[in-house]
Amino acid sequence: MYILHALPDSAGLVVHCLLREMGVPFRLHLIDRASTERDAPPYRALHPEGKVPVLETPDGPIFETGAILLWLGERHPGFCPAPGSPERAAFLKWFVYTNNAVHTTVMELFYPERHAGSPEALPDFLTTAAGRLSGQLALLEAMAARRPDWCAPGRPTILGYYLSMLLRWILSFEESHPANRSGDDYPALLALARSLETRPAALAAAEAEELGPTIFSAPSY
Ligand SMILES: N[C@@H](CCC(=O)N[C@@H](CS)C(=O)NCC(=O)O)C(=O)O
Repeated sequence: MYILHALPDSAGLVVHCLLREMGVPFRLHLIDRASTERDAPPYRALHPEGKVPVLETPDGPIFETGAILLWLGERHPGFCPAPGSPERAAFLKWFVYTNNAVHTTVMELFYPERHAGSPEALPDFLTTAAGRLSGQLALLEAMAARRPDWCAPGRPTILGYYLSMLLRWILSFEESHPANRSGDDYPALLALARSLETRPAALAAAEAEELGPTIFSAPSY
């Protein structure tokens, strides 16, 4: 039995969807954002920075979204190319790009005050990060348009769900935000997101986290 520790509507969502897709027994521990639970020693023993997601496994607790997903992907075949397979290299480079570059940029855009250095530096920081996001999305869109098996519409892969969750976050920026984007500008990513959000696993995850319908392609807050 796995235990997934997450905040509602956080990076735990991609792990949550995949656990349901994999059909493995797990318990979802949704943490109240306002609680101090993540600062307390029992949680810090799972994640030294008190962040989410954390997946408790028979091999011990794992933190970092990318590490959790790759570990699950190896443990439960069918959700990404297996190690040693010819497709593994291409999958891996786009997975790590998504995790390392794009996820990081989106987090900087969500919490610019943590990264800009000073309030005066905020506007320039946001403009630069939003520009970087545009370039990264263009690369991801071109990759998704080629529809590789490990990131094709209707296929519940770890990268497909990861990109769909990031699209959710990006589409949630308000119109006045420099990173506000329309899904229509990214037809391949949008098609991927639409194909996954109607799957029973995604619908069940959305219900458990109270996220509403069309969680990836048209998020409502
Ligand atoms: N690189 C980490 C990022 C973890 C992260 O920042 N998680 C956010 C939620 S999406 C969090 O825990 N925020 C609460 C906080 O920073 O206190 C990962 O991918 O797991």
